[in-house]
Amino acid sequence: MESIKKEFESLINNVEDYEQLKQLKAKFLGRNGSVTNLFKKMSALNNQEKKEYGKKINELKNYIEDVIDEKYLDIKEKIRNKALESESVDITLPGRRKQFGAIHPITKTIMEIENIFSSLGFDVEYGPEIEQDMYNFEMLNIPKEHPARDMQDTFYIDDNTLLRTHTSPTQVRVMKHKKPPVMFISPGKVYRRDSDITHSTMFHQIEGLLIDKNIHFSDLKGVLSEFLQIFFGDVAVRFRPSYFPFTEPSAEVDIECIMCKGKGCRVCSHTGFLEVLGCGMVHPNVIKNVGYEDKWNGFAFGLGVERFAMLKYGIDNIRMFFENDMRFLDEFSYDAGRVL
Ligand code: FA5
Repeated sequence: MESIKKEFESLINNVEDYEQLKQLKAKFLGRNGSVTNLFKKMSALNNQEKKEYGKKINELKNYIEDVIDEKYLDIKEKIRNKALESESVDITLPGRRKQFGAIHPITKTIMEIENIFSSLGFDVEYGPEIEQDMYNFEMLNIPKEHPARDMQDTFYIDDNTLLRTHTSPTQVRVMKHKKPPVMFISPGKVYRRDSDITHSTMFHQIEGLLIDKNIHFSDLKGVLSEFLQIFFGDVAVRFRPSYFPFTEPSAEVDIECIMCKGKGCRVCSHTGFLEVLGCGMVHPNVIKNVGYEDKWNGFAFGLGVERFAMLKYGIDNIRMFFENDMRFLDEFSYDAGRVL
């Protein structure tokens, strides 16, 4: 019995899993196990011997059973700890953010500009993208064969129908249907035969028109300077004489270069200024064409939304807006809701 006990104790120390434990149990307590075989030898003993011998074998059997039970619990605990270790959650890892859709930077820029002009009292009007030659050119003082048409070549559906080249026809459409005074902006898509890193065949403009009595160039300067300061922050604004057939006098507006703060760099061709929009006092011919009396006058302006967005967000290629590269669009997702 002593040697069986010693053998058991040395073997149990090496047991590591349920299968080995099962085999060990069979070896000692199974039908042919060494302890079971001891019981079989008892038939050769007398009653007194049976009693003493039987007691000792039972003690050995109980001892082996207890140790096996302990070992069983020990293995169970080890398996559980291992699982906890491998399935544990690292609470120091950053959480997984939900993917939210983002407002497209062009839409966002339009919304921002609309907000500024709404706060100044302007309405928002819309015009069609498929436009008649009459509204896109004729009534804006750009007759057939006028050289200004060269700069605005576009897609023609027929001789009199085209994809509008600017949002200015909305000026005519609104004035033809509304009595003065009028005061609105009009965002939308426009089309030109034009393509390089700052020009696209489809782009967005925002038109602005204010018609009332006794409007001066200083009103135009005041409104546009205020708007540019709100949109771009505290920047210097410069008005430069220019030409548009539908305004007189006309001007182009520059802002201090956002990239170099006016010092001169590659972006502003070392001038320190960047052109951002066209504007002027509405030409008397346009006032006459829409049927307004000549006591009414006012100013108009037109800006390229892509240009505003490129300057505001530091984007140097206009195509980025239309390629729908998720890595680019995701840049705008963080504060997407803020504009709303
Ligand atoms: C006009 O389109 C005039 N209708 C603006 C205007 C309105 C003047 C009312 C006076 C009174 P212009 O062709 O310069 O003007 O275009 C205005 C702006 O549109 C430009 O400053 C530029 O930012 C943008 N733009 C012009 N062509 C493209 C193009 N192909 N791709 C992207 N933006 C363009």
